[in-house]
Amino acid sequence: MASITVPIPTNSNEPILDNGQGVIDPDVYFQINESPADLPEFESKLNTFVDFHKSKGSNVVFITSGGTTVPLENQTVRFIDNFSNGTRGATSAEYFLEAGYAVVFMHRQNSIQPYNRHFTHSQMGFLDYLEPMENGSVQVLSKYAAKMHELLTKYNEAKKSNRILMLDFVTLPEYLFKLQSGSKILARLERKAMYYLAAAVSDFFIPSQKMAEHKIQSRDGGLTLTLDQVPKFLKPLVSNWAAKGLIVSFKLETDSNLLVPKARQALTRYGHQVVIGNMLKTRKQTVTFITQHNQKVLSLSQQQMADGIEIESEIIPELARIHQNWIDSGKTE
Ligand code: PAZ
Repeated sequence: MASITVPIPTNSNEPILDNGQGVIDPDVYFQINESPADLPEFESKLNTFVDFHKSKGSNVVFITSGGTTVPLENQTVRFIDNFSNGTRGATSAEYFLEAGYAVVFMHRQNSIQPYNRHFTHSQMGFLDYLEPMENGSVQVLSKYAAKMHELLTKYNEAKKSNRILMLDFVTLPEYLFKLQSGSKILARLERKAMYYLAAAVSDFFIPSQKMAEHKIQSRDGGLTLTLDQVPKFLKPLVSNWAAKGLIVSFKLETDSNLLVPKARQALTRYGHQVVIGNMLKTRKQTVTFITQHNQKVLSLSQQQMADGIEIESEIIPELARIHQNWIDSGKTE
């Protein structure tokens, strides 16, 4: 069976600047890719939110959550996705709000969202929580009412006090443009900003100049993909875009031997403050905090898991403590 190779160069004469190892520079990435159409609206909402919280002296966390898609065609029919559904980000947002933070929740569209997560993405559909009344109205089934009341109250309170801003992305380019722009806007808060980078961001992509314009046809048989490496955006984020904030990145692995070395390598390479290491299979139970001078495991017992305790209830107080040190002294410990 014949196989075709994608990307199909559409403007093959255009040079793509790289660092000699086939990885383009982050600045070049932004020059040769088109910014998302809704970037001005994203920036306007975020500027207003940041101005409001700067005047109040709030601590603000910029959470990224969920997975990015990697389009295979410019007029996209197919794309590569990953496993992340945004549980980490959405759960963390609730604990950050509880800890007094204002939250920018930059999430993959239709991924799990704070508070709503308790009633979505499960076996039960929205209508399964409700019952129709004879007078024509609808009410929540009594067994869910107390929990829904409690969460709805917290959710409304966060919205009423303007402490949560929901912003979204779908594709890798959307994510990268919004990460750059968003972190520069939050930089006005200096040390009071925390960047909590929990999104599962693709390491590979097809630059739009190399991408097929139209739907890839199946008539030629199998499909072979060649993907470029995504530039390392943590580097400019740490050294330029968000230089004064507390930056927390996540490292996901499936081979436990790699977790701590790779997390420490990221910390050394980019020079930020915290890497949280987690394994795919145990990410809801155990995480490892790596800072410049320390390493600490946070873990839940089987009993705590059975009782519905969430690991984020331990992660966020630990980060809030580190962040306070950072605000007070410019050091994490
Ligand atoms: O979204 P989720 O709750 O299913 O998963 C969270 C996670 C594993 C994506 C996150 O904790 C994480 O490790 N993010 C960074 C992944 C990485 O690029 O290494």
